[in-house]
Amino acid sequence: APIGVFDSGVGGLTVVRELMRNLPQENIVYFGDTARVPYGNKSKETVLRYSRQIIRFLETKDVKAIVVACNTASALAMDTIEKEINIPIIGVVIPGVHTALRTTRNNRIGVIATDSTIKSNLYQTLLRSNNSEITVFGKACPLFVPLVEEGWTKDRITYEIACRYLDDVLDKDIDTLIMGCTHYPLMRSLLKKVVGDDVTLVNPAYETSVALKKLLEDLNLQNPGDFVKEKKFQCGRYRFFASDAVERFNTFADTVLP
Ligand code: DGN
Repeated sequence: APIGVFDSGVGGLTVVRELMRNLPQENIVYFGDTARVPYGNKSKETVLRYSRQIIRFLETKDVKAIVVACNTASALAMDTIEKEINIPIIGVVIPGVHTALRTTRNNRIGVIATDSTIKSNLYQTLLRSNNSEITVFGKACPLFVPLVEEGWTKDRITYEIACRYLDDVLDKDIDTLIMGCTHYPLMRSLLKKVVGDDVTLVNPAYETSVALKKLLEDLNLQNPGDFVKEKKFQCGRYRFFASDAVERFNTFADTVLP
């Protein structure tokens, strides 16, 4: 059975990329809600309704587990959804939180994400509930998503926007920064230039693939497959669905997936 992965659009492909790398024998069914993107400025009720609809769709594909690749959906809808379904479900927020907690030395952590994710306070709350010594600085960076979709991940203008967004977060002497939105790992090298060598960037997409691997092992749900090492990206079978603008989706997928 495949793993179901969903996102508000194309951004969740950064999670698929990590799943392909780290769980190459697994099959994936991906749903990108390109008709209704962005989720990043929508209410909890709306994101919850959309997420429920997508999960119903993924269930028709007989998925054995679901990955909520979208940070906004993970932050706004996961707590409700996980009580409603019988298959294992994992979001991107908790794996990112655990890694940030392991990474920080000075207990000062920054989180960048969509407006709705920052306003949900979930990253901030989870980080602090694990360790009350932690101080968290959240910053919504809504312009990053369209810049990444435009392909401007290395441009001067993106660098300047990033400096402007991150200025006050960096002033707080953080040593760890969570890239709390699906698109941000695609501008990692630019972000690294802005934050400098003293700040570690945490990629929840990668951490989610590690957490999913462990979850599947614990539940004995891994696909043994016929995993051939030298063909590692060709073993799993991948199916992609988008609710609109499939060509645009495919073009973006070509730039993200191996
Ligand atoms: N996928 C969304 C997220 O990770 O929060 C970003 C895109 C969006 O819906 N704004």
